[in-house]
Amino acid sequence: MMKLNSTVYLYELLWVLPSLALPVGMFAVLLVTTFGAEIHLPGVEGRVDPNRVDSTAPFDQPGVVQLGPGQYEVHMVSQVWSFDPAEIRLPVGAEVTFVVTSSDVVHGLFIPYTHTNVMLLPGQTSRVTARFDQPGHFRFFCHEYCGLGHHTMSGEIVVEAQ
Ligand SMILES: [Cu+2]
Repeated sequence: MMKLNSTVYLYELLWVLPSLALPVGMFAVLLVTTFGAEIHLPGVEGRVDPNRVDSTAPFDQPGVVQLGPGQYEVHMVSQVWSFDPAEIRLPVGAEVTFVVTSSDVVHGLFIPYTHTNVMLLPGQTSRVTARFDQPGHFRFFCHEYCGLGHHTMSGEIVVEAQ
Protein backbone atom coordinates (compact mmCIF):
# COMPACT_ATOMS: atom_id res chain seq x y z
CA MET A 1 0.00 0.00 0.00
CA MET A 2 2.79 2.42 0.95
CA LYS A 3 4.73 1.60 -2.22
CA LEU A 4 1.74 2.32 -4.49
CA ASN A 5 1.21 5.71 -2.83
CA SER A 6 4.79 6.87 -3.26
CA THR A 7 4.72 5.84 -6.97
CA VAL A 8 1.57 7.91 -7.46
CA TYR A 9 3.25 10.90 -5.81
CA LEU A 10 6.27 10.45 -8.06
CA TYR A 11 4.08 10.54 -11.19
CA GLU A 12 2.26 13.55 -9.84
CA LEU A 13 5.56 15.31 -9.23
CA LEU A 14 6.68 14.50 -12.77
CA TRP A 15 3.61 16.36 -14.09
CA VAL A 16 3.69 19.22 -11.61
CA LEU A 17 7.33 20.17 -12.18
CA PRO A 18 7.04 20.78 -15.95
CA SER A 19 3.84 22.73 -15.38
CA LEU A 20 5.85 25.04 -13.12
CA ALA A 21 8.89 25.08 -15.40
CA LEU A 22 6.84 26.17 -18.45
CA PRO A 23 5.51 29.50 -17.07
CA VAL A 24 8.86 30.21 -15.38
CA GLY A 25 10.64 29.57 -18.70
CA MET A 26 8.16 31.73 -20.62
CA PHE A 27 8.61 34.54 -18.14
CA ALA A 28 12.38 34.29 -18.57
CA VAL A 29 11.97 34.50 -22.38
CA LEU A 30 9.75 37.55 -21.91
CA LEU A 31 12.40 39.28 -19.77
CA VAL A 32 15.18 38.48 -22.25
CA THR A 33 13.22 39.73 -25.29
CA THR A 34 12.00 42.86 -23.50
CA PHE A 35 15.23 44.02 -21.91
CA GLY A 36 17.83 42.10 -23.96
CA ALA A 37 16.43 42.36 -27.49
CA GLU A 38 14.34 45.48 -26.72
CA ILE A 39 11.19 44.09 -28.31
CA HIS A 40 8.32 46.02 -26.79
CA LEU A 41 5.24 48.07 -27.53
CA PRO A 42 5.99 51.41 -29.12
CA GLY A 43 5.83 54.50 -26.96
CA VAL A 44 4.56 57.92 -27.95
CA GLU A 45 6.99 59.25 -30.60
CA GLY A 46 5.28 62.56 -31.02
CA ARG A 47 1.96 64.37 -31.04
CA VAL A 48 0.28 66.26 -33.82
CA ASP A 49 -3.09 68.00 -33.96
CA PRO A 50 -5.10 65.71 -36.28
CA ASN A 51 -7.08 68.71 -37.57
CA ARG A 52 -3.91 70.56 -38.60
CA VAL A 53 -1.87 67.74 -40.13
CA ASP A 54 -1.82 69.58 -43.50
CA SER A 55 -0.09 72.59 -42.01
CA THR A 56 2.14 70.89 -39.42
CA ALA A 57 5.76 70.01 -40.24
CA PRO A 58 6.85 67.52 -41.45
CA PHE A 59 3.42 66.41 -42.68
CA ASP A 60 2.77 69.63 -44.62
CA GLN A 61 5.26 68.31 -47.19
CA PRO A 62 4.74 64.55 -47.53
CA GLY A 63 7.52 62.79 -49.40
CA VAL A 64 11.04 61.39 -49.25
CA VAL A 65 13.83 63.42 -47.66
CA GLN A 66 17.49 62.40 -47.89
CA LEU A 67 19.29 62.86 -44.57
CA GLY A 68 22.71 61.59 -45.61
CA PRO A 69 24.39 58.92 -47.72
CA GLY A 70 21.93 56.00 -47.84
CA GLN A 71 19.80 57.60 -45.09
CA TYR A 72 16.26 58.68 -45.81
CA GLU A 73 13.15 59.83 -44.03
CA VAL A 74 9.66 59.43 -45.45
CA HIS A 75 7.05 61.87 -44.17
CA MET A 76 3.71 60.23 -44.74
CA VAL A 77 0.06 60.99 -44.04
CA SER A 78 -2.65 58.34 -44.01
CA GLN A 79 -6.30 59.16 -44.55
CA VAL A 80 -9.41 57.35 -45.81
CA TRP A 81 -8.41 55.56 -48.02
CA SER A 82 -4.95 56.43 -49.20
CA PHE A 83 -1.37 57.12 -48.22
CA ASP A 84 0.42 60.32 -49.19
CA PRO A 85 2.87 59.65 -50.79
CA ALA A 86 1.43 56.49 -52.33
CA GLU A 87 4.57 55.81 -54.36
CA ILE A 88 8.00 56.00 -52.78
CA ARG A 89 11.19 55.71 -54.82
CA LEU A 90 14.41 54.71 -53.08
CA PRO A 91 17.85 53.51 -54.17
CA VAL A 92 18.89 49.99 -53.19
CA GLY A 93 20.52 49.81 -49.75
CA ALA A 94 18.49 52.73 -48.40
CA GLU A 95 17.82 52.91 -44.68
CA VAL A 96 14.51 54.65 -44.28
CA THR A 97 12.69 56.02 -41.26
CA PHE A 98 8.98 56.34 -41.85
CA VAL A 99 7.41 59.18 -39.91
CA VAL A 100 3.68 58.68 -40.28
CA THR A 101 0.43 59.93 -38.84
CA SER A 102 -3.28 59.79 -39.60
CA SER A 103 -5.46 62.80 -40.33
CA ASP A 104 -8.76 61.06 -39.63
CA VAL A 105 -9.32 57.56 -38.21
CA VAL A 106 -7.04 54.74 -37.05
CA HIS A 107 -5.00 53.26 -39.91
CA GLY A 108 -2.00 50.99 -40.05
CA LEU A 109 1.19 50.67 -42.05
CA PHE A 110 2.37 47.19 -42.94
CA ILE A 111 5.27 46.64 -45.30
CA PRO A 112 5.73 42.91 -45.98
CA TYR A 113 9.32 41.53 -45.90
CA THR A 114 10.42 44.28 -43.50
CA HIS A 115 9.92 44.77 -39.76
CA THR A 116 7.48 47.58 -40.49
CA ASN A 117 4.12 47.07 -38.83
CA VAL A 118 2.72 50.06 -36.97
CA MET A 119 -0.61 51.53 -36.04
CA LEU A 120 -1.30 55.08 -37.24
CA LEU A 121 -3.35 56.96 -34.68
CA PRO A 122 -4.88 60.39 -35.22
CA GLY A 123 -3.00 62.78 -32.96
CA GLN A 124 0.11 60.63 -32.76
CA THR A 125 3.24 60.20 -34.81
CA SER A 126 4.54 56.72 -35.58
CA ARG A 127 8.21 56.23 -36.39
CA VAL A 128 9.73 53.03 -37.75
CA THR A 129 12.94 52.25 -39.63
CA ALA A 130 13.43 49.74 -42.44
CA ARG A 131 16.25 48.81 -44.80
CA PHE A 132 15.80 47.95 -48.46
CA ASP A 133 18.68 45.82 -49.72
CA GLN A 134 16.92 44.24 -52.69
CA PRO A 135 15.69 46.09 -55.77
CA GLY A 136 12.05 45.59 -56.59
CA HIS A 137 8.51 46.72 -56.03
CA PHE A 138 7.19 46.41 -52.48
CA ARG A 139 3.53 47.07 -51.81
CA PHE A 140 2.51 48.38 -48.42
CA PHE A 141 -0.92 48.23 -46.87
CA CYS A 142 -3.26 49.65 -44.30
CA HIS A 143 -3.90 46.76 -41.91
CA GLU A 144 -6.42 48.39 -39.56
CA TYR A 145 -9.98 48.21 -40.83
CA CYS A 146 -10.85 51.85 -41.58
CA GLY A 147 -14.11 51.73 -43.51
CA LEU A 148 -15.63 50.75 -46.84
CA GLY A 149 -12.52 51.42 -48.93
CA HIS A 150 -10.06 49.85 -46.51
CA HIS A 151 -9.09 47.07 -48.93
CA THR A 152 -8.02 49.66 -51.53
CA MET A 153 -5.69 51.49 -49.15
CA SER A 154 -2.17 50.63 -50.25
CA GLY A 155 0.93 52.05 -51.87
CA GLU A 156 4.19 50.98 -53.39
CA ILE A 157 7.87 51.34 -52.61
CA VAL A 158 10.04 51.11 -55.70
CA VAL A 159 13.62 50.19 -54.81
CA GLU A 160 15.84 50.99 -57.78
CA ALA A 161 19.20 49.39 -58.51
CA GLN A 162 21.97 51.99 -58.72
CU1 LIG B 1 -6.77 52.65 -43.49
